Amino acid sequence: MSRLVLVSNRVPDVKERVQSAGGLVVGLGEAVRDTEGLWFGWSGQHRENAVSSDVQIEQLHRVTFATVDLTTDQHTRFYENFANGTLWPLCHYRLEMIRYRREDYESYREVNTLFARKLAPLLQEDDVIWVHDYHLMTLGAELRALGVRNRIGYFLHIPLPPWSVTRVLPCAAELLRDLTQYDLIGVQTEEDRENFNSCFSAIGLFTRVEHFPIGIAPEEFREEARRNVDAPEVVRLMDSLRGRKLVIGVDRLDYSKGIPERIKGFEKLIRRYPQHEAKVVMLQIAPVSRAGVSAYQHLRREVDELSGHVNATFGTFDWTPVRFLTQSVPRHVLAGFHRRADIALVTPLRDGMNLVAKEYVAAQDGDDPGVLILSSLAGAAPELKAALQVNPYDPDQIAEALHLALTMKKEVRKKRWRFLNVEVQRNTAARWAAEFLSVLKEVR
Ligand code: ADQ
Repeated sequence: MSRLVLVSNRVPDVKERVQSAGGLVVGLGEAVRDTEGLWFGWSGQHRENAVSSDVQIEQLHRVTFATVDLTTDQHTRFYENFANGTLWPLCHYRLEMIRYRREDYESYREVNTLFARKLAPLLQEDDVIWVHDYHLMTLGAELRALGVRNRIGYFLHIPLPPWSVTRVLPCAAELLRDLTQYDLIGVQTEEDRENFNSCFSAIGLFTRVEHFPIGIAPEEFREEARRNVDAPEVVRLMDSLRGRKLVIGVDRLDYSKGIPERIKGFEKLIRRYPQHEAKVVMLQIAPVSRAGVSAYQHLRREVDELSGHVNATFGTFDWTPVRFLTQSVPRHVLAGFHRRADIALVTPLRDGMNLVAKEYVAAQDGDDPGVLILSSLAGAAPELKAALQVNPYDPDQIAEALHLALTMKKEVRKKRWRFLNVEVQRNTAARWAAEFLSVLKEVR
């Protein structure tokens, strides 16, 4: 059986390798579970002369973890500036937020070259290579330039806009040309696939693009939620609510997640439907992410101000309408919170997939499930049609959906949840990985 080689910017750290972790790690972890694997990526460490540094190798069961360090300068230019300051806003249709500098793009290419040079000597003849995400668009082309003839697949976890938007990026055609060196490109949705094809046809090139919507490990998450429904933190949260309904939001603090619009929607709910005043609490958990990128610092201030404004306007001495947390919550506690929450507000302005929506569904008690309010612009929307779908830019729609969810009869909640749960159970992380790999092994 051929070995599977995974390449991603970040490799799971020692703790994540043994404990339950997020969707990508779970999905890829399952993909390498039954085969021998090599997982290659950035160590998370900085070193000044990284180009000459060695690859660090660690073995866990049948998986070898191979990592390299980056210099501080590469981290700034490649990771913060180009990957997260240029590609991320572009792919999330936020053109006004794009910061493009040729030096940053050059650093991006340099890091992809570095990855290729360090990875190539570790490869065996029949390895199947699977590269992940927007940090590594040019890695396949760099490996080919070094003579690597193995099958190489690529999965983009975030959306890709059509050519009319993508062409804004000065180096778009170069990146697309390099992407054609992959044997197969996987994306989350049919729309992303069409957009990729529109980009390739604009530059007169072609490569195979298919959509493979990513999932979670639903059984594991359900068990986690069941086990933790009375965990001490969950009990404390429930006690603090004093019988009020709970609306939960769980995201990385990212401008693609639509958190300000969501808080405005919650404010409109209270203004428009006074019957919910003091009867409902919104808990927004959003650990700070990419704090080195200025747009994220700005967002932090905006969410602080908005939640402060709602609390100052409507709060009473024993009711704080919005609780905004930037510290992260352990995964098992999050699972318990999800099970207890009456409503999940998952309203990204754009999202490749959004695994939080699927985790919320998996965590519910089927006899008394909560309601999922989902952005129609999340990659999960085509699968999760039974959610209450809203346009995330429109706080009025969010307010109406919240009112509908708060007043929804149990029978309707159960019926909607059953439809959602079928989708979440069917399309697991393991199936996602297996389907991608089976198509990759067939192409050429
Ligand atoms: P993300 O943008 O990180 O991922 P998402 O898919 O929602 O978004 O979350 C990934 C994981 O992180 C989930 O397992 C979630 O539980 C966890 N997580 C998120 N917020 C958390 C919090 N506040 N505390 C603790 N854990 C939290 C990218 C793309 C997505 C795509 C995934 C997978 O942006 O569109 O769905 O990759 O392909």
